[in-house]
Parts: sequence; structure tokens; C-alpha cells
Amino acid sequence: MPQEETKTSVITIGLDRGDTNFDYSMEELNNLVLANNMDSIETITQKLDRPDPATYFGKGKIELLGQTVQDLGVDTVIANDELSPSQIRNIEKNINARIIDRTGLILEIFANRAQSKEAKLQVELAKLKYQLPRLHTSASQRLDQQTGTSAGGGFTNRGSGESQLELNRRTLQNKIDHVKGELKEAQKANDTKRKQRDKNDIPTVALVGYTNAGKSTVMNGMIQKFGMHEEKQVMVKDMLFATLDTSVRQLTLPDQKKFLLSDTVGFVSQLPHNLVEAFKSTLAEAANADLLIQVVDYSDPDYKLMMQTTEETLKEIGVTNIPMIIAFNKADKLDNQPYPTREGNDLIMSALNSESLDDLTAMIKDEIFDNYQVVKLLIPFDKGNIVAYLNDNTHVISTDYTDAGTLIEAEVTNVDADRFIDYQVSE
Ligand SMILES: Nc1nc2c(ncn2[C@@H]2O[C@H](COP(=O)(O)OP(=O)(O)OP(=O)(O)O)[C@@H](O)[C@H]2O)c(=O)[nH]1
Ligand SMILES: [Mg+2]
Repeated sequence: MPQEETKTSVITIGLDRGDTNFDYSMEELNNLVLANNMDSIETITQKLDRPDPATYFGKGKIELLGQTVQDLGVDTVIANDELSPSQIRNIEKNINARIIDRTGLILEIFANRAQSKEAKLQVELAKLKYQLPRLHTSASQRLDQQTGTSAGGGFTNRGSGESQLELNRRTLQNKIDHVKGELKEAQKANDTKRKQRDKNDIPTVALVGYTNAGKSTVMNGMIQKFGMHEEKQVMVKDMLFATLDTSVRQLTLPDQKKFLLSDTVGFVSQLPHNLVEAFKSTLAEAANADLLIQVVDYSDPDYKLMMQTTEETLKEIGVTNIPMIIAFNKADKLDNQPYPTREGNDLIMSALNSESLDDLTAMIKDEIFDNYQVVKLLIPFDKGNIVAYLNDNTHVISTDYTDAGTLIEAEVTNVDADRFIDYQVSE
């Protein structure tokens, strides 16, 4: 086993507004912390109807937080909500640690995970947009360093401080424009690929769902069963946001029917809007799919909340009106739960179980291959290429050699049925 990396100890904080999902969201925050190679060694929460506009927590709790930071010797505090720039500044004035809010944390995780050029640019764009309204502090700090005076000193200082801030804003805005341009270039190639696939008329199926639900594991199971040898496995890991890039694989079923399966970034509650915006193109794979498979971690007591989040996020990125199969995954982790069990468009299953994947495949087939028909074709002997095509690309039910040519009964797409209409024979 690889040696465990040392994790940075942090304190997590959260506001309990009486929402029933509060415990779950704190647990999720702790998992996000772990995913960022940190460990929450203490959690401080406060019951309040709404956050204090200046300091998030009330005065007493902030003092307690400052004391705890000192006692435990940590230098980072993670907040469960998105904080305003002034809230971050004010808390940092009171405690001897830096504050990262939930959005900042998710952005850090994404930044550490991004592999492809496109994903890196997407994260960069989201980060820059997040920084833009938060420029104030760093701008005045830089000014202090440059002039060697404290902020709010003389009149001239304040004046140059403002222009420095404006300058920084402009620099950041220029960077944003630049990254947007690069991103457009990087996305062009993927768009072309996607368009080519659309032209090929192969149906596409997209795996979607909460992070860590098992999407990549389902993908790998399907690749193992139905992928050609060049189809590579994707990465599976027990952590949030293991997958950030979209992978698409072509699968060929035993009856020669082909479809494309795509695996992509998972969702989490309160996914930062800038990030969702930035990842829209990655997620376009789902938007253009003929069928979605929502993978759910059925062994997680909060699976219903996760489904809700998934469906809300899909709506946010404009993925609506696409048929969906719900794969209630990880059933093997539950006691007394039979699987695979199919009920309409729902399947209780385990991605580690071959029979489950067969059932899932049967459901996919029902949904995406409704444009097939069985035809009888009499192919003259000099048209051997057509016989070869049918054998390679369709489900051939029977082949007979007659005096007039090869008589083939096959299940073909409507398009192929039209293409070979001249050779069709009736019963
Ligand atoms: N017991 C059990 N474990 C599973 C099953 N499916 C996935 N896992 C495990 O769950 C963890 C997450 O699986 P992934 O396939 O990486 O999940 P994902 O949905 O792709 O997650 P992200 O890419 O992070 O969004 C891994 O440790 C898998 O081995 C299952 O059916 N049963
Ligand atoms: Mg994955």
C-alpha cells in the first residue's frame, strides 16, 4: 500500500439554521476536507437563524474559535457556507488562521485534480471569477508592502490604494478574458469530436450522479464486458471528485449493437455556480445524451438528498427531458437487499456484480435501440461486401445460401433497412 500522505489539520465551522440537512452537509464538508488532503480535528457549530453579516458566527463563538485555533495550533479554518469577502476579512482579524469557505475549498480540490488542458482552464476561470470580488485585501496588502506604510495612513496612500485596486481588478479581468479565449480553443477540438460522434448516429448514454456514487466503476464494468481491447479503463477512487474529465468509450454488445458511454464529473451540494458555469462544456456530454444513467450510492443513508442535488444540478446546466435510468448502486453493502432488482426504470444493483451490469445493459437496450427492425435480405453473390457489413454491424439471426444469393435475416437500424431496401424479400 502506498504510504498515507500527511494531512493538514483544520477546524470546520458551520451555521445550524434549523435545516434538517445540516448534519449531512457538515459530514459532506468533512469529506470535502479529506478530499483536499486535510483532516478536520474539531468542528464548531452555532445555531443562528442567519449568519452575522460581519463575522458569520456571533461574537462569543468567534472568540471561542480564536481560542480553539490557538489551543490546537491549526492554521486553517473551513466554513460550511460561502462567505462574503468582508466576513472572511473580519474573521481573519479575530483569529490567527486563514479562512477558506466551502466554495474556495471545492475550487482547491478541483484545481488539484484537473488533468486535461480543458479541465485546468475551466477551474482557472472559476477561480479567477471567485477572486474578482475578493480582491480588496490582497490589493491593500500589496500596497502596504510596496510603500512600507500601514493601510489607511495618509490621504495620498488611500488614493494610490484605490488605483492599485482598480489596476488589480483590470489585471484579473484581462486574465479572465485570456483564459476564456484559451478555453474556447481547447473546447473546439472536443466539440468537433462530439459533432463527429453525433454524425455517426451511434446512441450516447451518459453516467451522471453524485460524486463517489460509483459512476466510474459502472463505466469500467461495462468496458470490461463490452469494450474492444483499445478501450481503456477509467480511474476509480474512494474520494470525492475522483473524475473531473469526461471519458467516452464505445461499447459493442454481443448482437453488434453499438453505443457510446460517457463518464464525467460528479455533483455535490452547493456546487459553486462559477464552477458549474465553467464545467458546462464538460457536462455537455450529458446534455447531448440519448439516455442518462443516474448512479446513486444506495448504501448511503442520505442517498435521497444526493438524488435531489443531482437533479437540481442537471436542471441548472440545462439537462432536461432526457430519459433516465436510476441505478441504485452499492446494494452489496446493504444487508438483506436482494440485487439486481428491476422496477420500471429503476435498478437496484452493484457495479461489482456481473449480473447487475447485464440487467443494466438490458435496460439501456430497451431505451436506446427502439429504432431497429428485423428484415430478410437476399444478397447477390457479387455483393459480398454487404454480407460482410451485415455480419460486422448488425445482429444476424440466420444465414442461408440459396441459388439466388445469400439469404440473411438480421436485426438492423431503420437507416440500414432503408439502405438495403432493394434486397429485402417478404416472407
Ligand atoms: N461495495 C461497492 N463499492 C462500490 C460500488 N461501486 C463503486 N464502489 C466504490 O465506490 C468508490 C467510488 O467509486 P467511483 O466509481 O470512483 O465513483 P464516481 O461516481 O466515479 O466518483 P467521482 O468520480 O468522484 O465523482 C470506489 O471506492 C469504488 O470501488 C459497488 O457497487 N459496491
Ligand atoms: Mg468517477
